[in-house]
Amino acid sequence: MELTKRDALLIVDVQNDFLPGGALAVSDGDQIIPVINRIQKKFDFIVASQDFHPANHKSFAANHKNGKIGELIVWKENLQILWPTHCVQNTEGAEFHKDLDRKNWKAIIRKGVDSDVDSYSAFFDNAYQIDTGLGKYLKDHQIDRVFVCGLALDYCVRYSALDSFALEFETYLITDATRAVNMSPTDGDDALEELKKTGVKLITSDSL
Ligand code: VGL
Ligand code: ZN
Repeated sequence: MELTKRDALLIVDVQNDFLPGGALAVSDGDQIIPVINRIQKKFDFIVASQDFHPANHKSFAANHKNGKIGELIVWKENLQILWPTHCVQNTEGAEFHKDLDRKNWKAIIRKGVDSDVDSYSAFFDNAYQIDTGLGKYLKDHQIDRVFVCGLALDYCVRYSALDSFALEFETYLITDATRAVNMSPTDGDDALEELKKTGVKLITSDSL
């Protein structure tokens, strides 16, 4: 595939807490790091998202009385899955993995900053009330194709790719540069199916 200056790589949430040993570890999440570093060499325009929660974030089970990890609740009129405490601002868990090459990144998009609303997508919060500005930023730089990779396939990667497609970027998911949490065993496969059905193109890194 021929890449041009109008192509962007979006690296979603490759942070310590989503990697083996982290608070919300994705199995084999670390295996995508060399793949992402290899792909980065092909792109002029690279942006990364960072899950960046305040310690009192309401997506954390610990911040609810009797809150259980994996439980689905309604909080301020939004559905919210309760997670282990993760990616707390200015902690090691929120940092990008040390081996992830970040020298050519144009921007870091921080999300999940509002304590009452979660934000899986790098473009909008889950209530679609807050726009991170990423869509406009990419359009201002004449980007027309967005290639998505990172963690986790069934949450932040999935919603970022769906929003990218909805914003009319030609959107690609790099399947060997992502991994799923799989709270239910088929979540990752279901996400791939949904993305494909929507119109996101699934590719592997060797085609870049
Ligand atoms: C994520 C759950 C909670 C992700 C972030 O990056 O996929 N998942 N916060
Ligand atoms: Zn989070």
